[in-house]
Amino acid sequence: MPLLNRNGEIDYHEAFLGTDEADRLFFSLQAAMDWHEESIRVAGHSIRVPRRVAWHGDPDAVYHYSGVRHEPRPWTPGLLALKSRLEAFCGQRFNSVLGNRYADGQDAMGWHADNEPELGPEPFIASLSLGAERRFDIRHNTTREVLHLPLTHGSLLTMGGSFQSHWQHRIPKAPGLTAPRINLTFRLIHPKT
Ligand SMILES: O=C(O)CCC(=O)C(=O)O
Ligand SMILES: [Mn+2]
Repeated sequence: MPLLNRNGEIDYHEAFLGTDEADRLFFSLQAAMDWHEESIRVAGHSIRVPRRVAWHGDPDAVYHYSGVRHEPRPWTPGLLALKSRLEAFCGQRFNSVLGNRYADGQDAMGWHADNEPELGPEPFIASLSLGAERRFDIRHNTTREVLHLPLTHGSLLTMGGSFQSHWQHRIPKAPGLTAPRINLTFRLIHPKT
């Protein structure tokens, strides 16, 4: 049973990874992924996003968002193993993963939908959370209804169907939180021809 099945689907698996495995993955991915700062252009100004990002995937999985072209770094063995496991679990194919590293509760991600043209009309996205628990908010585009979901260490959230057309999501700031979190969203990019 999906957690939400209204104008798109989301599903949540709280203990997708056990604590020990999630701990190990957090530290290995923190070391192995290409974490870097990123700036986006908003109204002609360059603004640094409040988190670090890393983009890994197949060589042709080039991704544009917020006016920035993202060339993927190669898969690491750990990411490739996770990708295969998620593909088998979800019955979906992925060719890339976007990592976000939130150093503490001051790092965040604003309201958005994962609706870039490269993702196609009904993208299926598998989102794995490691480290500090953070709140995930979703907001319906027309009713403005807002729902909250805690994303725990080792949990898997999936978003599919028309979810990205009807809902936005965000990770709000978490005042007082000092621990870091890593989120991985596995995606299938349809390269521009
Ligand atoms: O950190 C999260 O859980 C959300 C990440 C996200 O929405 C994204 O990468 O597009
Ligand atoms: Mn997103």
